[in-house]
Amino acid sequence: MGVSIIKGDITTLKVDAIVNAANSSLRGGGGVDGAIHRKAGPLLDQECRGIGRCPQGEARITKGYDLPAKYVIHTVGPIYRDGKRDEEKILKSCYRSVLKIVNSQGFTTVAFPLISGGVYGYPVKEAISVALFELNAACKQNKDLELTLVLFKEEDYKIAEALFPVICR
Ligand code: AR6
Repeated sequence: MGVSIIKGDITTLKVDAIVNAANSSLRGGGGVDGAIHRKAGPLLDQECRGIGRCPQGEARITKGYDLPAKYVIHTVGPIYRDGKRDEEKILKSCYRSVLKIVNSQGFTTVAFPLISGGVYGYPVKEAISVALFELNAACKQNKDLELTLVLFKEEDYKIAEALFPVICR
């Protein structure tokens, strides 16, 4: 129970849901979004088309199709500019919107990528701090949750490893 961090590829995880760092069109892109769409297969894109757009800070759920995960929860992170355009507020809102869906669906095992920590340019250390803080807070509220932050890059994992004991107590 609680929060854990791992280094790896989120598309390999057999959990109730994986989170996708999507764009607001929900039509697939690069990074983790591209990897999730490729592995899930074309039915994911079809379901996403039916949903339409998702504003920044919000989240939408779809099935996982050919992924080992049962569901995908898509959220749209902020594009980082200068830190003065509500980036942190929007990033926190992404985690909270996803966790609202997680709790309403009764999911327990959920894996998160580092939302906005790639193409969207959020400073990695700050993005990891927000992620760990929000995941830890959710686990304190609901003791059944097993939330994993998945870091794809070795250097990002090392930063998360250093922050973990400070934030997740
Ligand atoms: N498993 C886990 N993490 C991954 C994987 C993977 N297979 N692949 C990449 N990452 P990004 P964003 C990490 O760019 O910054 C897309 O085009 C990556 O190292 O995927 O929120 C969307 O369509 C980084 O730490 O998402 C949007 O247009 C983290 O995932 C835009 O990118 C997030 O990087 C969203 O940008």
